[in-house]
Amino acid sequence: MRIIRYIEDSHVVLAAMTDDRTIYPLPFADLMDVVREAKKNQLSVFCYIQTIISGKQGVKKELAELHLLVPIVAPEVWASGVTYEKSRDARNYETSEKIDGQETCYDRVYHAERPEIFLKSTAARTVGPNDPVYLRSDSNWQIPEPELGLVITGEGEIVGYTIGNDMSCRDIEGENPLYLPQAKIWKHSCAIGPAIRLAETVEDPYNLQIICRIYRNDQLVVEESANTRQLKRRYDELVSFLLRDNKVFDGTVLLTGTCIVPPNQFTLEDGDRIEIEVPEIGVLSNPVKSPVKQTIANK
Ligand code: DO4
Ligand code: MG
Repeated sequence: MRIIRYIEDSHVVLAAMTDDRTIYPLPFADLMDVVREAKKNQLSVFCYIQTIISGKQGVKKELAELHLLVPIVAPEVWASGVTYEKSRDARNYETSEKIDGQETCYDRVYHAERPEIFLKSTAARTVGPNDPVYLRSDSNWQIPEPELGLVITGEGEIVGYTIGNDMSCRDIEGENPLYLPQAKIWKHSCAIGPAIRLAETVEDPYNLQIICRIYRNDQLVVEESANTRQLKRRYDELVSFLLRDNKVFDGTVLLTGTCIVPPNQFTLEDGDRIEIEVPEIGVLSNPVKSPVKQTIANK
């Protein structure tokens, strides 16, 4: 079962989509309200939603016809880094910090007990399906990072999985790892969606395929895939480090690191379209746009 949000007649609708793709509007504004209500009723989220939708008629629309929004307004999106060999190797390729024969900070963090976790985005910077992700104007080497996202409660319970795009500037981070926040955070630098797959309905979250496709002038220019079985960490381990002495809000999304890196010579351009697919969740599709020139009037 998946959870989506969409706009209909200027109203935001929260809905459940069953495996046969029938869509049932739910009488709640947010998935976290459903989670709290399910707990009060001592039911799992899936069972609680079943009690709400049983005997109801679904919406007579296909997913593609809906104006989808972020599936959750995550107050914060956090991200894990260098959790896959692929990411470690890409960071080592781009960094100016390498000294022959010595481990880089990326080699060390890949093996360290403490994972790399950083604040990636806030609700106002995060976009949903089909919204544009923006490029930075001061970078010449930009890529999407397709990642599995954990949707968690303030207590760290993983209630669902979504798809995230951790847009990244390889040249800025490569110049100096202390530039990480600038390589990772700017307006529209994070996308999540198109749905949240309830955790209890995922058979094995360590066996999810992630596929990334990038189109330029409608031509496929990048297609890569990987599997979450290549992850070096456990999801609970990442969540427990995020929670340490921290205030975590209900509905936070924790991205679990990228397992896909486009070829080293590739950089995103204005007009590209990024598709990230996890078959159990859906396809997160976003056009890429150059930064909108801010004028005094629209600041
Ligand atoms: O060390 C930089 C961040 C790496 C990252 O975002 C990832 O591995 O996904
Ligand atoms: Mg990343």
